[in-house]
Amino acid sequence: MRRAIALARQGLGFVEPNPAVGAVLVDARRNLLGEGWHERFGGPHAEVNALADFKNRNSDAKARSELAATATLFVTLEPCCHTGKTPPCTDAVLASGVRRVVVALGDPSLHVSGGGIAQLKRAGIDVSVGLLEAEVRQLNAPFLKLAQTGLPYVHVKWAMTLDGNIATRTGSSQWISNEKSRAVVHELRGRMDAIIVGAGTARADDPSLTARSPGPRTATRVVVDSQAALSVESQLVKTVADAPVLVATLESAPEDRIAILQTVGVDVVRLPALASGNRLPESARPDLRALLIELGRRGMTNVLVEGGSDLLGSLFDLDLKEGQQLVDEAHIFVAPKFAGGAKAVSPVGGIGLEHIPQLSQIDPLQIEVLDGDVYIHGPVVNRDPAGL
Ligand code: AOF
Ligand code: ZN
Repeated sequence: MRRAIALARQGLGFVEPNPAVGAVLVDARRNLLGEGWHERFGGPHAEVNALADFKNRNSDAKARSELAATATLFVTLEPCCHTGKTPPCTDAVLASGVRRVVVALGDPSLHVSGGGIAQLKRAGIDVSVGLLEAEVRQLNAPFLKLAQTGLPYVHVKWAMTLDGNIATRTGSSQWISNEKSRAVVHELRGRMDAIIVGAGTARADDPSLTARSPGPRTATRVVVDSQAALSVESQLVKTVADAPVLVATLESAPEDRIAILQTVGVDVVRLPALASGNRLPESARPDLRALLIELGRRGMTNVLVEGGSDLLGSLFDLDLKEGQQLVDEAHIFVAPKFAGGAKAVSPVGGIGLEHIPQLSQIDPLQIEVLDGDVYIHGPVVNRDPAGL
């Protein structure tokens, strides 16, 4: 199963919104008979690729069926029992003559959810479920979140000084982190479906938010922009042919601004304002949950919120208020420098929390040193919203 997980990992970035899945076929002595993984969205599934590899290695049909009868198929996800872009894997498994299947994790998708395992068992296959399930859950956390909640898996990222500032008091921020840290960010961008920034950041930094080294995916650049004020002269708009730009604005945004953006090829989505009585200082802000629902509806699996401070503050505030987690993973780059200044900008604005027991945290924590910058990352776990 460890081998199957390692194979599955190679599909990350290429398969979404599908899960990353690996499969390994072994004989009774655990010798390898065939292996494969789901390599790209729309392509054959892991089991089908592993069985094809088995066939390639054993051209004689009779020898193959003898081997299959005592073989075990290890697969990281419950084999599907539906016809999607490809035929059901359960049929391929049954046709292969394999009699024993070990599954790490059930597929929660509506079109499977236990049906694949049930079908195999009905056909007399010995099926066991749960081996290394936690590892597979972690590997497929974005797929699972989207399948179970309709929301994309949300990464947050910022670079800050040792004294916790993302810009100096004059707003200067290029660059806090070093070249190596920034290369990691570009890698991250290359496996995202969306990169989200606030209108203030789009105006102040005029970023292009493209991945320097093209990765497996091209992220849509999303600007949360209540007045649809994004300039047509911005780098984002100028590069719209390289990667899509989506402006997430308010239903009340000026029609002429929306029309101008649409004319130059920007996609615009109108969102309700956060309900009044919310914890935010200003009420006229697009509802970020509504934005995430819309991105999930578009099949976006991983999104990266890059700031600024107001947007990240709204997101973390919502996390606590709703009790349901919106922030899933954090990527923080700490440069060994000091900016100082009461007016310097901290990474997460908003209202913030009152009591220490309420604080969300990264767990498990990963730390890497990148040419002197410290890269802190990992899943964000919410604490009890009720606090104390
Ligand atoms: C498997 N093995 O390797 C994967 C599975 O449109 P399709 O045909 O590609 O089907 C996609 C669905 O199949 C996806 O939503 C998930 O439920 C399942 N993925 N299943 O047996 C695989 N990738
Ligand atoms: Zn399948």
